[in-house]
Amino acid sequence: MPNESIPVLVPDIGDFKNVDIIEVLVKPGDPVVPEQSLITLESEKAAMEVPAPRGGIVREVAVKVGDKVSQGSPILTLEVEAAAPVADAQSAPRPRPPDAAIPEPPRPDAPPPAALEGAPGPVHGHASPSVRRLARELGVDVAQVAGSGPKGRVVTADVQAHVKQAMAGGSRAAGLPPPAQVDFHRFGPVAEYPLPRIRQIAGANLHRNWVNIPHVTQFGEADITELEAFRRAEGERLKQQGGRLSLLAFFVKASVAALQRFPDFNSALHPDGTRLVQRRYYHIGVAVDTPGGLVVPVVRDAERKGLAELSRELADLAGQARARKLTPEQMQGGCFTLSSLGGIGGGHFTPIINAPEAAILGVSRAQLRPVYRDGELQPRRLLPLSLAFDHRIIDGAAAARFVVYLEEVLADVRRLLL
Ligand code: CAO
Repeated sequence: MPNESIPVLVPDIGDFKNVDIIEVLVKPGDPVVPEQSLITLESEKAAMEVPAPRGGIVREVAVKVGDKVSQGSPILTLEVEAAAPVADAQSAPRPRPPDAAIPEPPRPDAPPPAALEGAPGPVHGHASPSVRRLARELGVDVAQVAGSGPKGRVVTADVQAHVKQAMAGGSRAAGLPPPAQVDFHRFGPVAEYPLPRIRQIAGANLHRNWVNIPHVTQFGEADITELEAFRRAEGERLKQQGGRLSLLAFFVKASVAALQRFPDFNSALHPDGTRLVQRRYYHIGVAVDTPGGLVVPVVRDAERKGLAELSRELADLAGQARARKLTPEQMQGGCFTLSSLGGIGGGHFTPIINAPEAAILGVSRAQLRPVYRDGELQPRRLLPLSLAFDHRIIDGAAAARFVVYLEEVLADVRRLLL
């Protein structure tokens, strides 16, 4: 069938003249279906869309965002089939175009051509109809979206960014009021920096875990006086051979022993909520502080490794993490995570569980303190422990037992041999 080109003009828009074009929704080469929105106009009072009178291919677009138009102004040229009847907006066939990425589907609630949305009242949410429709389809309340367009208008990119932020976990929890949007410039000078990618990803995971898991944190304190004496002595010996013995390696070993004794801590809640998946392997994640943000490499099969080997591997993993050399595989498969802030200081803290793990052990800086022992005050090195656990999997009593066991093992590392 032969094709012909027809001009598409601004239809009757009532008394409005010199109206701003705020969106051009098609470009040359785009296939369009009847009633598909071509441009959006915005007057002082309302926004409206101009739909395609017929289906076809857009050839030339005569307007751009910011142009002012009135009734009769040319918008674009449409190539249509010559014999095709003039489309009835409600009943014309609406073939799905071959390029699925382009046109939006015709909407059953489409206003008649040139109908003013919201007129004569104020513009709702200050967004064009197409943007409001997109927001509706995505379940976004357009009133909650910060607009970056002229006069604070919400544009498509704002809705997309809002959804992206929600997907990344940055949105508010259901039912809670939105976080306050503060214009910091009002109070003084500010600077803005992009958030490193690792921090963005870690932040989304932390938020998801914090919201989804009922956390409880059990605190404890291990007397590591003997452990430190042993580590210093053995560490010196290993140093002669180019090795080392880190405190962290002891924490990994003690954690494995506790997981073996209390297997629920090595479990994951099945997504259907009716079963526990108990791991029979012992891969321990270790939180590493890097300039780009927190990462958690995993030591595999920690139960099979000795303290010297673990010390070496932990140092390697931390080095790779800081050099951004870790592969995704090296950060997967963990059973339990250790978060050590001992090199920095500070007291007990409440770490966030790294799902789908059941618990995480926070270790803080050991301090020499006077302890009443054997009838007298003695200087002892006390290590703060903070065990955060998923209360759906673990009861408080079990967590207390786990921490007490850790305290016993760390107080006398010979127990690791039992
Ligand atoms: N008590 C007292 N001293 C401690 C200690 C503790 N609990 N832990 C470490 N130290 C000492 C170490 O023994 C070391 O001294 P020596 O060289 O004399 O042995 C010194 O502090 C430096 O420790 P470090 O922290 O640099 O090294 P590490 O092996 O103990 O830890 C790592 C490695 C990767 C865990 C650490 O560098 C790190 O990144 N920690 C931060 C983790 C984090 O950000 N957690 C928070 C996440 S939110 O839950």
